[in-house]
Amino acid sequence: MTTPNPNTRPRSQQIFRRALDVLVGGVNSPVRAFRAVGGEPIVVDRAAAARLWDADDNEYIDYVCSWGALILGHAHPKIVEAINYQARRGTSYGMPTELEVELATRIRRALPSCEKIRFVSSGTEATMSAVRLARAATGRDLIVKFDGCYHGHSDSFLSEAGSGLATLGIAACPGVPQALAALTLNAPYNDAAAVEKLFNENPNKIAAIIVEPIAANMGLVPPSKGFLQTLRDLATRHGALLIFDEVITGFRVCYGGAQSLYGIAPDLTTLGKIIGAGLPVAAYGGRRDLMDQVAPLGPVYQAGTLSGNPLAMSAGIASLDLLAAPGFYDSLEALSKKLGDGISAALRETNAPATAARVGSLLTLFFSRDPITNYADAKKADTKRFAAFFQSMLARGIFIAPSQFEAMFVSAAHTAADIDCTIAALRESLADVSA
Ligand code: KE4
Repeated sequence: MTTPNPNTRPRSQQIFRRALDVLVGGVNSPVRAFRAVGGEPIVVDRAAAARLWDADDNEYIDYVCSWGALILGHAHPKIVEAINYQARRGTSYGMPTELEVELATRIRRALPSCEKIRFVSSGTEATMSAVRLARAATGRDLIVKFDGCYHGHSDSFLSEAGSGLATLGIAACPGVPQALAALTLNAPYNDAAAVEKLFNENPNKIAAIIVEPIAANMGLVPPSKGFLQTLRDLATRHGALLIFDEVITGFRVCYGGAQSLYGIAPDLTTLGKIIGAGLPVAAYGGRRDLMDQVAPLGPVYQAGTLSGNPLAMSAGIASLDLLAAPGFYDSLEALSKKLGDGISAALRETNAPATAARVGSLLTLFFSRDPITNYADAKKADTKRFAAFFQSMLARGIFIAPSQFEAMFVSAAHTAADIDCTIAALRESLADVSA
């Protein structure tokens, strides 16, 4: 593996200069711009399994994995084969196909709470549509979300949101009418009492609670014991809907997602990333009596030119069939545990000012000595030290998310040797940033 050197990325720099001239910030999604970690982003040339190569042929072990979509790693042969096969039969028809039925049936088998499903093309579309449906079904306008959670960039979700907004320090997004922003109530993650207070202060006005059942957009913050069940009980008691945003956790933490892991049945679920295996697929689904209110059966309108795209459906089917193989999640857990244990040992032995969080193959290294249970805690992390750590790891050929407020993703393509290499680089980088 050629060890990358930050100064030997002339082609990335040349391409990025051109990108800056024509694309906003040189990127098509803000978190890619390396704004929180400094320097210019790597420009990717190709990828395979757990590896990325940049335009200068520097090689990296990839823990971003297209922000969680690639649980099987890059260019998995079976997924490439499925896409190639379908591409020769056409890339988009704008009409129903059996592929959509096949993928939706697999999803419902894995997540029985999704009695009916609608495919869309991004997680944002999925959450936006789920909230519109919740407002229509309840006749109420208010929604409750959690500080530091990220549900995509539709107007209702952009206050105190995580991911790119946390990375760039944008607490409230211009362009969202105050009247609309006021319909979103925020509560601290893991604070069910705050949610109960919102219900008591807004009787019969809250349409839904939307929550990342395992928060991964403020860095990884697991739900505290009983938190999700209390949200379920509160929503039921107050006639509101519970929406699990499983765009990251769906098929990530187990085949049935976080709702299976924690045994909680939401009223609506949003999915994305893994169900498209890196192609643009997302979905929302839930109780039949709710979903049947969506057009053309009901009046809640939602549509999409490329929804259910046959290429993306083919990739998703191939992906879920590979994930359904016996033992898939056991071996992913073994790899992830090896990485998590290695990080914890390194932190202990170096007394680095950092803590690590892990749920399955989702991990975050926070540069904070204190436990992180919500966004206020996460924002106390030393983002400057994280930035130095990020650059040090990158220079050692390890690509993690360029933000303290994201997660690392382990894929089935990572090997034990990759994990050993990562831990070695991590120890050196911790030494770099602790000096
Ligand atoms: P997209 O619209 O980006 O497909 O999905 C939005 C979304 C919804 N819900 C959750 C829980 C999500 O994590 C996301 C998107 N995730 C971020 C990374 N944490 C996408 C990366 C980016 O913005 O470029």
